Amino acid sequence: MALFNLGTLGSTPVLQNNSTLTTTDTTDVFQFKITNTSNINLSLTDISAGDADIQLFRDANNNGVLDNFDRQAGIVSRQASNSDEAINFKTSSGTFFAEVSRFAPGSSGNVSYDLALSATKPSGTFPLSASFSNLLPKEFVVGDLSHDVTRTGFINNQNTTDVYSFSLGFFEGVNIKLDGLSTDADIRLIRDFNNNRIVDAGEEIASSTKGGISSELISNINKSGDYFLQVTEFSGATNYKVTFDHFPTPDA
Ligand SMILES: [Ca+2]
Ligand SMILES: [Ca+2]
Ligand SMILES: [Ca+2]
Ligand SMILES: [Ca+2]
Repeated sequence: MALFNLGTLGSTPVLQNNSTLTTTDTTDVFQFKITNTSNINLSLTDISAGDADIQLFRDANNNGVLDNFDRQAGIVSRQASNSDEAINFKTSSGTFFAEVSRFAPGSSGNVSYDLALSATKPSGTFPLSASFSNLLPKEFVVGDLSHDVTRTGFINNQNTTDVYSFSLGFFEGVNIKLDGLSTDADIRLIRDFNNNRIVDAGEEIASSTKGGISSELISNINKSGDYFLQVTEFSGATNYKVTFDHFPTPDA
């Protein structure tokens, strides 16, 4: 195991790109602190052939070491093969360990990956609400839209954000609707122009952030290219339904 201490994590993403796990060093642990209630965001991307997974643990016994006591409670992202991994956890201040591990049955030889970590500030005042993540793992791959697509999901304090990736071709457009809510949730649409899997200034194309359980709508998106849609809880756990309403543009 290799251990890296990242110090205090803030909203600016910390990047650990081109990290490598080997057959003899199968685990990397990244230790960090957050000083206020925050959303901890972890994004594991560009995983090479093979399979890597990520887990997040709090230093529950405050001894500065990731031990079996801490491992009794954790948050896991364990997608198959080299799919991206994502964790978004709203939590109080403390010391945490993000553990990236090589999944041996799905891997042979080295497995490299890019890891981004951030701790975004909650929006609003008391009660503190979740905030959009500034990281862009391809958590749910919708792909090239060619017809309407509906997906359902669930967000809560252990999973504050779901990220969908999709693309539009020429002469295609989409309206995106979020409904089926039992508490407040919001959406925003992003184009990662510099392809760094981080939401930089100017990359948020549109958002819909109504209060209460009102449905959200982003309409008439009609430029070809790759997009990310984030669905984020605002005030608690809720199921949701997101609809990508695909249409041909008048030019077609
Ligand atoms: Ca500990
Ligand atoms: Ca995996
Ligand atoms: Ca970017
Ligand atoms: Ca809302």
